[in-house]
Amino acid sequence: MTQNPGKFIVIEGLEGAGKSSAITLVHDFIEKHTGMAPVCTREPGGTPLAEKIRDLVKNAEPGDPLCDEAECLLFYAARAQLVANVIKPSLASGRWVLGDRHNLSSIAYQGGGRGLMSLVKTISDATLGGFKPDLTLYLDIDPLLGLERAARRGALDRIEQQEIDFFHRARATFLAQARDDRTIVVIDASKPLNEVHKDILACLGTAL
Ligand code: T5A
Repeated sequence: MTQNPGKFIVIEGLEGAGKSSAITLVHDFIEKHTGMAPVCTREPGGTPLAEKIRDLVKNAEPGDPLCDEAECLLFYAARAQLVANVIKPSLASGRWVLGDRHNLSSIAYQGGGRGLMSLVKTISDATLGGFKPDLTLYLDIDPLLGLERAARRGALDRIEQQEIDFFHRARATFLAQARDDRTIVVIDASKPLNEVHKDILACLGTAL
């Protein structure tokens, strides 16, 4: 847990899990709970430089495929910028921060999905130290269902086009992390939207 007056709440999940509408819901809950809207971040992104990195990792460069190690380093470069320039200063000033993804995504996608857990642990320790969210809501969904929802929304990006086993490995890692860490709460995101939102509000009501 952070020692700051503000709290850092993160929404995680595979593509199509429903993070966008969950973020609106949690945003409104925090605003009501604290009397002030949270600072909203997204990863990768959230600062001018980190948004440029987002573009690099989401879109393939013809003739120069991004290797797994470079992808991992880029996610952490973006995160280091965001934590130093937005998240930590906001928390220190008493603001709450609501994140669309954070370090758990790298653990799941790069550590579990790409098989780079040792590299992820090393860079995570070096760049974040013990810094972590106060609460993470992990929206759990079968990758097939999530990707189907994402595909209905529009063209799939570079990561969304990975083979399905990549997402199964990432999901297994999300769930394994949640088993070991009481600050990560698993929400069944395969339910209808109104039920998912009821579960999220129930969780916030007890956790905050
Ligand atoms: N990444 C990111 C890494 O590999 N490592 C990292 O360290 C980090 C930070 C980010 C990509 O980068 C990867 C992960 C990602 O591949 P992104 O654009 O931010 O890219 O991708 P996502 O966060 O996955 O965004 P998505 O928009 O794909 O997912 P969402 O936000 O969970 O999906 P959402 O809310 O837009 O929902 C998709 C559709 O499903 C419907 C919605 O209405 C929408 O149409 N839906 C439901 N339908 C029925 N029932 C429900 N319960 C529904 N919930 C949502």
